[in-house]
Amino acid sequence: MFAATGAYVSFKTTFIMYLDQDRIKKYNLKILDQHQKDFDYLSNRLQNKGLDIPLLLHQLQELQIAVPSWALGAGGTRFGRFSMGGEPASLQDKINDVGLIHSLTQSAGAISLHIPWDVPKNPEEIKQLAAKRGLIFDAVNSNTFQDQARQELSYKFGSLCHTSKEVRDLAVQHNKEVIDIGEALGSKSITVWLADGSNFPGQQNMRMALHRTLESLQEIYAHLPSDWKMFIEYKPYEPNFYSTVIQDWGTSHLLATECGEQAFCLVDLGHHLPNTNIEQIVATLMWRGRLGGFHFNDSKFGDDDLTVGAIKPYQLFLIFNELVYGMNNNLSNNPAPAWMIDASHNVKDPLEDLIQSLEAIRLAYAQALIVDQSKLEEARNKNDVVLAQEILQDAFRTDLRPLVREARRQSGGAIHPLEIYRTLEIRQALIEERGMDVQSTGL
Ligand SMILES: [Mn+2]
Repeated sequence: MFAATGAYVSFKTTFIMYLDQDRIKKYNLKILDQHQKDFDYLSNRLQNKGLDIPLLLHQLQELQIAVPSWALGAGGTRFGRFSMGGEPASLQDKINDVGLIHSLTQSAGAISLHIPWDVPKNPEEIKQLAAKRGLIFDAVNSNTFQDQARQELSYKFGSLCHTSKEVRDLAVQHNKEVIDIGEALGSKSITVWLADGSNFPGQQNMRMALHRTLESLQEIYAHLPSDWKMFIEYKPYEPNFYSTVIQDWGTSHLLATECGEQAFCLVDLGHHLPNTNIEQIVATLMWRGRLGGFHFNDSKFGDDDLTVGAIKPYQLFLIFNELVYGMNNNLSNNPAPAWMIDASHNVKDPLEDLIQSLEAIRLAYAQALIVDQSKLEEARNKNDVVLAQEILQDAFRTDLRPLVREARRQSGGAIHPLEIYRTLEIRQALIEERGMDVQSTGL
């Protein structure tokens, strides 16, 4: 449609037009009637249950999810990677892509950088561009799971846990540099995920590996500015297949507690063994005030990195139910968690995938917000198992999409972001601007 009008010379000069709120508004107008009917019907139902609609809309608008800088290129696996063209070649391009998603969804107001894949050459310039797109810098991520070009010492047998002090020092130094880069951009936290572990029984002294990891983390922690947080991510297996040094939430909690008050656990939905009760982990960590961050994705078998809500939307809702309960009953001063999408769309256009994930997250949050918490507590106290289940499923089965759309519309976003994205043929425009062959940095 855009190309047919001949309205653009190059995508660069018209880029802002895509982001222009008037353009989104104009598109919204075409479908406003139907949306209004859907929203009115839902509002009535929710009001009859005693829910405060303006408050719900406000709470939804407040939920902003960071997009990681590695999520904007073509996804794939170690077996292959299939590009769709128009990938961002630079950090500037990546910020523009997140800005585009944010303008459509009004829910991706932050970007999370991966160092060294996305080291800003001129932090001030990058900061200004992000501000122009309405974005802040969320947690910065370090990388000691692969060797960098011309790196003399290797992480082949671990980084923060390595038997050699020289290797550990290198990894600690890298994390300190990541903090410094983040500080120049206005980030307030660092996420440490380690691939450290062993592939075969006997390979590693597991007790000493954990001990060395703690010492290394404490050194990194000592470098944190006073208003920063350190998030410690855990994962049970992969890339190591016999043991992972930080294998579960308990180990992460132990390390965070030993480091100090600025250290927290980070829950990545994909980093659990099948059927793990993740909502229970959330409940426990919030009880202790140690839930710092959250990585969203979905999975069928393992760390599949599928689109949020694609496989287990009920689990996502149950997790949000614990998060909402935890935030409403915050006796341990758990900080507001940092939210990030950590998925790899694989065969999808990454921008479309991110739009879907953002929608699934806000929807699960909305469902959790309408749970009648006092009735649920009453049912629990009476051991009315059936009623407790009914209360949860009533919220989960209420179609809250019109509420999520209205929250977005009122913030200046699109009622149907995916539809606009496709109608405006944004991917095609990106291909015309950036070409078919460009490859984004990342794995
Ligand atoms: Mn993660």
